[in-house]
Amino acid sequence: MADLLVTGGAGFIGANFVRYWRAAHPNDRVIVLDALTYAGNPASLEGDDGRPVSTLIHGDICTPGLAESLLREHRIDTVVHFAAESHVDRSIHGPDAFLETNVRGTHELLKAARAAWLDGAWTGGPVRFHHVSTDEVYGSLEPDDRPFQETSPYAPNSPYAATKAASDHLVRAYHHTYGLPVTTSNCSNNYGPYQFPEKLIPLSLVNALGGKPMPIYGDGMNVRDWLYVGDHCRAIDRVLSDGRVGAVYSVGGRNEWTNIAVVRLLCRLLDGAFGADAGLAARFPDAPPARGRQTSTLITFVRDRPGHDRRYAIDADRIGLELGFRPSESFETGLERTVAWYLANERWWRAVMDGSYREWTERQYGATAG
Ligand code: NAD
Ligand code: TDX
Repeated sequence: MADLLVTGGAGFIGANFVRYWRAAHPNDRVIVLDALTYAGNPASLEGDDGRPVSTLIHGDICTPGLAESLLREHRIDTVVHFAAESHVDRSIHGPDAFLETNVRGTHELLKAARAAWLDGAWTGGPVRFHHVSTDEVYGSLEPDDRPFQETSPYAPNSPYAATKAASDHLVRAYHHTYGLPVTTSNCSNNYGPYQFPEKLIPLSLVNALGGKPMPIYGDGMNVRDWLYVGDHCRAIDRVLSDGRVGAVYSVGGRNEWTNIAVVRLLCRLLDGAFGADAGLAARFPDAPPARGRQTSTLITFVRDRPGHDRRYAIDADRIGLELGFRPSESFETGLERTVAWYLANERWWRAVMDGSYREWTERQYGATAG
């Protein structure tokens, strides 16, 4: 039995991870620490009965002493660190919050883990600090380059990627210098339920349902390696169970797609969903298929993202060979599930889009950041 502290557990991947963990390891205790920024949503942690699937502590990882007191009070033996500012476009417009949470916040957590676990007073079993990172720390690939591996040189290009790179280095240093038992996973682009509609796939989906443009940056030929979020959660579980302490694992889907191809596939899935369910036209009257048109008519090429990385791809051999991890969803099945989830959970994304979840969060949890 483990006692987990999941930072950023009210965000996209964190909430999926908490839901996954509760189902896979029902006897473990899970506590979420989340600052409830614009990207954190307690509704993502609601079970089918409307009750929270885990304890949620509203707090900032940057607050000195907070994480240490939680680790001690709840006898936490496993930290799974998701909390971050995660959107590349936001990092271009306002990098400061990224420095604060991704670098200083990660360092506060590392100090907390070191103090709680390594000062001689810890009487529990084995401990682990797992750091959730990204393939973006390795920069951008040319079309014929080999995919990124754990040994690829760091070359972050956006302020977001630079702060994640810094956090990776701090995690490594705390292992090397103080012997903190850490693992790190660097994962490719995730998609699935509960993703904030500022990222490519959910933004395209909710815009299409509202009959709004689906913006494609530049020529649409940038390539990402997409992984269903549930598969990422299983990969982290494998690393926590059997990963080598101090090791880094690359996680990806061996699933490279250009952005324009992703959005065209989404359009076809939406057209198909409207064809199969006549009720959707009444619920989403502004969506093109409700008006006898194809969703792809909404695709709109817009100005490119500054410094836009051309291609990411991950060589996931290490986690496959050492830990037996393989993605279970293909892109087609994962995207179908994702489209079905957004169609079935309109209340969740409408509240995110119109900001009403913020008012509710503030009533429940007090003033929030971000
Ligand atoms: P997200 O933006 O959806 O969620 C981030 C969560 O962290 C939110 O709940 C937010 O409230 C919380 N948070 C932010 N600042 C905080 C602070 N100072 N203290 C406490 N909580 C804070 O992000 P995501 O997409 O779920 O990503 C989670 C992690 O996975 C990040 O570390 C990200 O770098 C990494 N990652 C994401 C992807 C992806 O495709 N989304 C891919 C690889 C790695
Ligand atoms: O409207 C859009 N149009 C568009 O063409 C948006 C939002 C994005 N894009 C492009 C930019 C990227 O090439 O689509 C691609 C995916 O963009 P995002 O969803 O913003 O993801 P990305 O920038 O690739 O970063 C994501 O994957 C790695 C996550 O946001 C990071 O947190 C993660 O580390």
